[in-house]
Amino acid sequence: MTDTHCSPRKLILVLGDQLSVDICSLRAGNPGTDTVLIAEVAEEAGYVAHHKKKIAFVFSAMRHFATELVEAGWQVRYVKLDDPDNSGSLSGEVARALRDTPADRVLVAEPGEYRLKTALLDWADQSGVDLQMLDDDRFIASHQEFRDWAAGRKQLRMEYFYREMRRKTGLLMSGNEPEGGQWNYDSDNRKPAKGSLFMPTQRHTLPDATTEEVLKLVEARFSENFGMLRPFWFAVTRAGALDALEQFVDQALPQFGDYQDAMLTGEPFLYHSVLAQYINAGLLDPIEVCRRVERAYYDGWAPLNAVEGYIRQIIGWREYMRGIYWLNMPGYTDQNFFGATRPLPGLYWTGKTDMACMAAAIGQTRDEAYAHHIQRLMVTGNFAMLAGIDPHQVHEWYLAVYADAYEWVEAPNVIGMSQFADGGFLGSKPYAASGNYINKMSDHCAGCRYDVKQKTGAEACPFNPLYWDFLIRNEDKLRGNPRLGQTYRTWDKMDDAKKASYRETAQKVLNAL
Ligand code: FAD
Ligand code: DLZ
Ligand code: SF4
Repeated sequence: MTDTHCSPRKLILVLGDQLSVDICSLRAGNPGTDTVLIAEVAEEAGYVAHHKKKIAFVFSAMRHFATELVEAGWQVRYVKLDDPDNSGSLSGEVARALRDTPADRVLVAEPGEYRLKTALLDWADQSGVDLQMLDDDRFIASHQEFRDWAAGRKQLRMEYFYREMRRKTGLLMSGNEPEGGQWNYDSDNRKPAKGSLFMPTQRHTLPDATTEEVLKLVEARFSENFGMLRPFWFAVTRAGALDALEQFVDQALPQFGDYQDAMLTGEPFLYHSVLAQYINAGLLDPIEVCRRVERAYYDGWAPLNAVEGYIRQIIGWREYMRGIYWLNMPGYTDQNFFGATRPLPGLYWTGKTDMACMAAAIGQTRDEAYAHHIQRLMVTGNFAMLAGIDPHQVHEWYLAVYADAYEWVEAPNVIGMSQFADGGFLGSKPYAASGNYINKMSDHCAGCRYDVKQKTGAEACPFNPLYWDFLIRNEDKLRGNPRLGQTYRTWDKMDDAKKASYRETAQKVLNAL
């Protein structure tokens, strides 16, 4: 974008997910002359009703980051949510700061969400403020690089993009070849977990005085929001996040690949890293995380399937999702390929359901603001798609309930990957599955009131009839999909009574929602 070094006095706006000391906006500033503005505002805390733990994490991390900047010599204007003069919006706080400080221009790294980016640019335009938005280079691929990669391709597929990112970063590369001879070791990564396996313990950070003050604020101001606030154990500083990274490498990484898709009752984290909230807020740099994980492979600590699988999630999926988001905004979050209109059922907020897998995923979401990928995709996401729930409402739920949720990464995962609401722009077929998949990958079915083996009737696992009902309801849109040919042939071979019984049971499940 433009040269940022010529003005003597700048106001540098740092957002709640830009808590990186070397972010481009701070690199372009001067601690001697410029002022950093960090502001807790009602608009950001309320554009969806975020989980209490998410708000507490973001606010506490913002406050700790401000202290670190002051210690590093910056002048910081920190606005708390309960400041009586707080205007409630980021543009309002920039305007107020410009009145109180000698700055004559504003710098900000590009916001991760389209909503905020356009709001700030529109406001600057209307108010005549000199606002410069810098490319956020905490990502591996710039918008332009992704656009160039996507241009002219009939179909976008993560795997090919990922190989480009491997080449660009040199991660797990042996010269021009992928380490071990293969790009992707996913076929080794499909083991269901067993209760007897050793489980790593999640690192818990005790709240300090700053976090305690934030927790009280959240209790007072967001008591009606979804989720348990306490115990609050997220790290809220870069040092704490680095400790969490070390703990992950030490305790979980070697098994990450094997059990990536597993689900186990009472084990919300399994061998996952639980680092996304730190990476997305800026406390950890994605490449530094990947380099640390790569080192574990070369040190002989973790096997290639785990390390490659982990690195792929970050330089592959995470970057790919961001590219898809910016390629398709505005409008992506309103896509609704299947025309689904059912409102999001209340059970997504209460967790009250006899479906043991859903109760587990939603219950831990309420308690921890966390569920791992397969729970998000194959349990809550799968159910929402099969039940024909309005994808925009599904999107708003995911954006609210997870500590790592920002629209640039959440929306492609929800609208594209999990709901297929973009009609296959992101993925080649819907992630629709019957109870059989959940039974294979988890121990939930053993303790469920429903019977996963029953296909129809009152005792049948609801995923079973819903699966077929979804495919038939959307036959005009899906039958032509080559990856679903075999599935439709199975349906065609069923006798009429069985078909009718599937659809009747599905209707009863849907009516009961
Ligand atoms: P791990 O399993 O340990 O994975 C390692 C890291 O890889 C993560 O920390 C994350 O940075 C990255 N990663 C893994 N999968 C993805 C992916 N599909 N897209 C982008 N990054 C990925 N991730 C978010 O960061 N924010 C979201 O709001 C979000 N919403 C999701 C919604 C749905 C419906 C689905 C299916 C996935 C979503 N994901 C989201 C992706 C993924 O589920 C989370 O990144 C992951 O569960 C975070 O937990 P973790 O740190 O333990 O991840
Ligand atoms: C998520 C969040 C919340 C809850 N509150 C704030 C806030 O008060 N001030 C702020 O600067 N950022 C906050 N954030 C993060 C922003 O929502 C995030 O920067 C945008 O969504 C762009 O990704
Ligand atoms: Fe979930 Fe069905 Fe298994 Fe119950 S039987 S846990 S609803 S998959």
